[in-house]
Amino acid sequence: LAQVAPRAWRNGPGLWRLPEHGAAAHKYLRGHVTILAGAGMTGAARLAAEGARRAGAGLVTLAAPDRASADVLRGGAPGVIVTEAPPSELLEDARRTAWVVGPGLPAEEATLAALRAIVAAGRRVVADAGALAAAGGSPMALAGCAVLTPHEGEFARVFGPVAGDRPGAVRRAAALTGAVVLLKGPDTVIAAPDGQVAINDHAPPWLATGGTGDVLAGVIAALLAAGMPPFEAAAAGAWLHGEAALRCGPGLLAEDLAPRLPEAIRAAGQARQP
Ligand code: NPW
Ligand code: AMP
Ligand code: MG
Repeated sequence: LAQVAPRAWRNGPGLWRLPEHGAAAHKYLRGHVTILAGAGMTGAARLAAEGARRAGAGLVTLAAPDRASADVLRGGAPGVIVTEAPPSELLEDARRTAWVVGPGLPAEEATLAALRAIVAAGRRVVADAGALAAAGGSPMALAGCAVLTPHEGEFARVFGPVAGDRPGAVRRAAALTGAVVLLKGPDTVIAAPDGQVAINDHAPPWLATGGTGDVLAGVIAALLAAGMPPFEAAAAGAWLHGEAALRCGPGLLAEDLAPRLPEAIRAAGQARQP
């Protein structure tokens, strides 16, 4: 790592502490994640929801952007709340502290308007997929988000191509937007606006299959909802996601990941038995 960037940490459980919930926990204390996702691509929304639930969110709401998507989502997991209420209404509930915006959403002004409203309300947002695409070449449209989770194509569209020095490019993107930026890939780079960088190579190549990024966005949001700071939440999310994937083995499907997260959390070696 010394040769890729100075002060780049190798990601692992020594870098962060997962949230702990004692005997007095209740679902609102564990955190409520609201996911604005899946206009037509309802699979992306469901994958993000399962990532958030298995990473410990007390409640997960899927905010469907249209009636047809809501109808499909209501046929999914019974533990997920599905609503057609717009973000402006959902933001009236102050306990909706962490949001995911983007998986399966179109790159259009409505996506960006929703993102702006959620950020303006002071909530912690993981911006992924359609939210990044909606920003186009205007990185400041993403200012105020807690964590951005681009793959290399999404990163290039917002910040310009990554030319060789991935940690350097991600660090600059974080400093510019004030958000933690997580650039996905075999060596996922996580950078904070203050210059901290972690590199996650704890991830197998069989993660390169449709929908795994949607799960990651949900995992990070759950950790934010439980009160983890954004850099730690992004780093821990990447590690848990990779650990769950390693436990799946080759042939992994995106929907296999969330069920392995409880084992991955135990493997981090931080969970106390009640
Ligand atoms: P190339 O090949 O380099 O020229 P998009 P997306 C480029 C949803 N999903 N990894 C590459 O260009 C997501 O949530 C829904 C990937 C390519 O043309 C999104 O909302 C699912 N691409 C939406 O689909 C499950 C890379 O970028 C372009 C790259 C589209 O997501 C699947 C792709 O970017 C999926 O998650 C890299 N490392 N590097 C569902 N079940 O509903 C460069 N590229 O067009 O934003 O598409 O990532 O497929
Ligand atoms: P997305 O492109 O949004 O679906 O996200 C893909 C997920 O798979 C991210 O978590 C990537 O870091 C991960 N991933 C993609 N390719 C690889 C690879 N070759 N090795 C390890 N992880 C990968
Ligand atoms: Mg994606």
